[in-house]
Amino acid sequence: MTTVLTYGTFDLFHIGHLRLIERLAALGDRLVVGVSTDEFNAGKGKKSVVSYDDRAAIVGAIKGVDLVVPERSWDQKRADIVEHGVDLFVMGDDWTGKFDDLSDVCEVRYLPRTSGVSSTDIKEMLRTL
Ligand code: C2G
Repeated sequence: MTTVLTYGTFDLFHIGHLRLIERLAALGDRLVVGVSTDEFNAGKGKKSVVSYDDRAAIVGAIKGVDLVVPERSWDQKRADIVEHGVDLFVMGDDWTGKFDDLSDVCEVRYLPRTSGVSSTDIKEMLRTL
């Protein structure tokens, strides 16, 4: 059984998030998604429009997502990989290279982002309405 892991804020859930999750689900038998908590986002200087509870519920409802875990810090990935028996850690390629240090405990891959959409763009568009 292949377990896949990824992390994200998944604010204002959009097609880019969905296309990534669909590809991740196709890479293994079990998909674990870490969703950034509101407190963790505040630490990144990010404020999401949608609360953690709602973002986690949306991600958890997607076909192919087997487990949602809270992402509370940058440093929990290694422990999550061990705890959940992760074989494959995958992020969008805006993160290319950033998590290669985890390649001693699992395979690390970066997939092309879906162009033309981002939570930031959506927020900007909403401001002009
Ligand atoms: N993504 C994508 N295509 C887009 C937008 C996002 O493939 N058009 C991917 C990103 O590359 C990321 C995932 O969707 O892998 C989640 O993106 P965000 O919600 O923006 O999450 P991020 O702020 O990158 O947080 O510890 C890692 C962080 O939690 C990642």
